[in-house]
Amino acid sequence: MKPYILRNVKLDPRVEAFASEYYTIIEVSELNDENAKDIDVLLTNGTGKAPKELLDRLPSLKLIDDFGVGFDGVDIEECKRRGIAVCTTPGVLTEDVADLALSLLMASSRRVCAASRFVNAGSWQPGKKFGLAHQVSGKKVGIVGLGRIGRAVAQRCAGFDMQICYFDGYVTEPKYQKFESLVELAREVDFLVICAAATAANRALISEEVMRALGPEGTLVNVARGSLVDEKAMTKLIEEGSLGSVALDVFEAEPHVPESLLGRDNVIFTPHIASATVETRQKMAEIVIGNLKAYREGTPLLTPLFK
Ligand code: 8YV
Repeated sequence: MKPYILRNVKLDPRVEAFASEYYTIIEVSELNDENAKDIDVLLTNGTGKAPKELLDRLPSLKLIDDFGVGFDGVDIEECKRRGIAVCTTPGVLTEDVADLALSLLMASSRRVCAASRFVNAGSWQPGKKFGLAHQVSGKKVGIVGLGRIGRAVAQRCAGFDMQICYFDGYVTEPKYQKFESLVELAREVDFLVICAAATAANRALISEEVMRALGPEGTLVNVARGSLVDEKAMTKLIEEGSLGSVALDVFEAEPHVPESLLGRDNVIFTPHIASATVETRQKMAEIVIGNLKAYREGTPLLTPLFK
């Protein structure tokens, strides 16, 4: 009988195939007093939840192996306290996430989705024109969070001759214009792109005040986490016309999206797909499998978050 390994999300098929060679994979709903006490590995992803209540049920837990870079669902302080290693997949998804941020920014400004709907609906008829969009080149972008992904977004925006501004509590990059106030940054830019990691401290960082400052001509792009935005306020401002447009890959309570935003030409949704390319998912799977392998063999973990 193989030992149990726990998953709290649907697994990538490669990870599942590797893990099931050595373990019987069970999900959280199948945990009981008997199997829980022996479980030493939890397989999760960037949106998987591992709060203290779950960790408390797993006294032998040694490794959380995360198929993603986000770990906002994991109680990291408790992991540190208990010496539970947490491994993520850094580096390999940076370019894809930045690519999607630019796709959303461009699609929003050039009204690509609305234009496609216009043609698909048969509305492109003699004498019937699709309205004008807005230029991207030369505009101002504000990047919230200048980590790996934020920098990759900045690099791409530079390629479009955009002026690059940013807000980051930790990083200073002389190449770009730093703002100490998010509201002032939002007031200054045409596009606000959220690239920051989610924490308890930055919940609803993009507040009503920030979005009002971005204003009726501004665009909000989010490829980070829904929790960073006050979604209720965002919905209200779009309904009122006080915020120009939003292009979102992430939401507060996925897969729920605010209903009143559906079907609007100034709203673009994607279903949390920023890292979802064949190439990147392969690399992410290799890292997750590599960490599980290293743990089993007692060799150093590939990508521990902390030592
Ligand atoms: C994944 C993510 O979509 O890396 C993250 O934190 O949110 C995404 O790359 C997620 O891990 C689901 O597999």
